[in-house]
Amino acid sequence: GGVLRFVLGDQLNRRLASLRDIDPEQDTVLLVEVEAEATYVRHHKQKIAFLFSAMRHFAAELEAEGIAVDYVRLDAPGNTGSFTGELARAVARHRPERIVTVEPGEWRVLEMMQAWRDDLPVPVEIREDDRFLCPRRSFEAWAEGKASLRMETFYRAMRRRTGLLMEEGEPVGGQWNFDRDNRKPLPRELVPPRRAGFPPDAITREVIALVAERFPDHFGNLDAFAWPVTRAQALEAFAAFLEEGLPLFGDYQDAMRTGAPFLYHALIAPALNAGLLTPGEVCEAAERVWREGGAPLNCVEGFIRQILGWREYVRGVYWARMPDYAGTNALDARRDLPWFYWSGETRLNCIAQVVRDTREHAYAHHIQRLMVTGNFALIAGLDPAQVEEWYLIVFADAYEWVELPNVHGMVLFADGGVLGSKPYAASGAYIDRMSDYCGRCSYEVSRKEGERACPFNYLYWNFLIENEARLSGNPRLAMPYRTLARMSEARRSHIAADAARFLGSLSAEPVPQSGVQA
Ligand code: FAD
Ligand code: DLZ
Ligand code: SF4
Repeated sequence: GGVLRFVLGDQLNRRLASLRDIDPEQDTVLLVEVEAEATYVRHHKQKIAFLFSAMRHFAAELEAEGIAVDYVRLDAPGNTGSFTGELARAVARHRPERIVTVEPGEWRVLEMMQAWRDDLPVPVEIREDDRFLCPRRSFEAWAEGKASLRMETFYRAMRRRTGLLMEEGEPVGGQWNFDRDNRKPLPRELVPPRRAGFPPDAITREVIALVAERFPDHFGNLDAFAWPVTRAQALEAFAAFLEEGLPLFGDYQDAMRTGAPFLYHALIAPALNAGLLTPGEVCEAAERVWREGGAPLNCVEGFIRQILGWREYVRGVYWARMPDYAGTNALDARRDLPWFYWSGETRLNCIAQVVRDTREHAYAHHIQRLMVTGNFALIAGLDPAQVEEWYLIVFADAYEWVELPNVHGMVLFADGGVLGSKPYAASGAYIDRMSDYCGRCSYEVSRKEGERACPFNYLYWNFLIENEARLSGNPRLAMPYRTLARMSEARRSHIAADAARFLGSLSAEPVPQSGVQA
């Protein structure tokens, strides 16, 4: 009897649509740790540990409330290793009158859910995930008939719809967007706040040991684990951000510093994506801080735009365009992912630093993802599927609904311009301006040609040359293409030769003498 309420690992919220009407007398909540979810890509060890720990803590909270929870641990006897297998076993155990669940964050899992409706002996109700601020249906109505979509238009509509940072129908401060005041390099003497970290408790330590034992070959370290694993911790970390990070969030949003990936960022994406926080509450809290004078508008608007704008937008694009979205390769990029994305062993110091941060923390901030590992993948012509898999593996906040549009669309332009209007290609000068990486690099960022030149410099032009037929008509690339048109044949052939030499030296396999484990 009763209803079996199946909650996925990234749905850990008491107000989830499938838990709201729970009858504690009759119903059971099912949570399962399964091998297939931990290995459909070989996630970073911290990502698995974070999620298992958050799941176990969430289960304990429900039980403390008097709700019956059936929690299947990874090492439970008879664990079949998959959602479908565990759901079938749970149906046999509980003989529920029906199953209630919430739509998942990945197409792959939605297909499984649809099969459950046909294959299980009880009715399966799949509810809408109303944690998001823009329902899928509204996004689809907005996107209908548009060949290309623009975040900025969507964002303004969302500001109007939610009333966030609005006064009498107008954006507060008289502008929608204050990015002109943002994106400064970080002054050398500025000391960013310390991360609000949480040392592992007994539950997390147990999970860490399990992950170390079961997934030893997965990328990443567990030593620096400090993620919030409960809603209370996530709220505490977010409160610290509102006080210490938000007042300078916009200013230094794009800055990068060696050994300091956190800077003025919120570090809330793992908690948000897993359900410990909701996008609505974090946007409202940030607005409140501005209204109370705790942070300037350029920072608060910039922060809210990332969540109300970008986060909702990429999710909308994902569901409106899948499954075809993942299969396109508009720039025909085919090169294998170099091994140094795993090992960090490369003379490209910027890449080495971002891979190191990522290995230690399952985190790199937005500009590291976009302008270092992303930009390189774009201008080196790396195969979108391999790059996407890397991004889905290495970050604690990665789920396909958010990773894929960011990588396939924003970074690689593999969608041909559905998500964004131009590829974010850049040369070494951008990385030099926004970071301290170049000063410690064995390449010279000011050099354009030859063995000692920063590879980003010639790869940037090589990318524009190789994609001339596809991209030169793009109005947003008119300026670089005008510069290219004025280039001498000699210069063009140097670029091609430098690029061919460098790209020819990349290896998709571990370098034999390195001995470094991914
Ligand atoms: P902050 O910099 O403090 O920003 C606050 C919040 O804004 C984030 O927590 C996030 O929820 C939201 N946000 C900001 N930018 C984006 C964006 N472009 N798309 C969606 N949400 C955004 N974010 C993920 O959550 N999962 C991913 O798998 C992911 N993959 C990315 C891949 C690439 C190539 C790029 C360029 C970006 C990706 N992002 C992803 C977006 C963004 O980089 C991360 O959300 C952010 O770095 C998380 O750290 P934070 O919480 O400290 O964010
Ligand atoms: C990412 C992940 C991992 C590593 N493990 C589990 C798990 O054991 N059980 C679970 O319910 N969810 C897990 N997840 C999250 C799912 O992969 C996620 O719910 C789907 O990708 C849909 O968003
Ligand atoms: Fe990266 Fe080039 Fe700077 Fe080296 S010089 S850190 S390769 S941008």
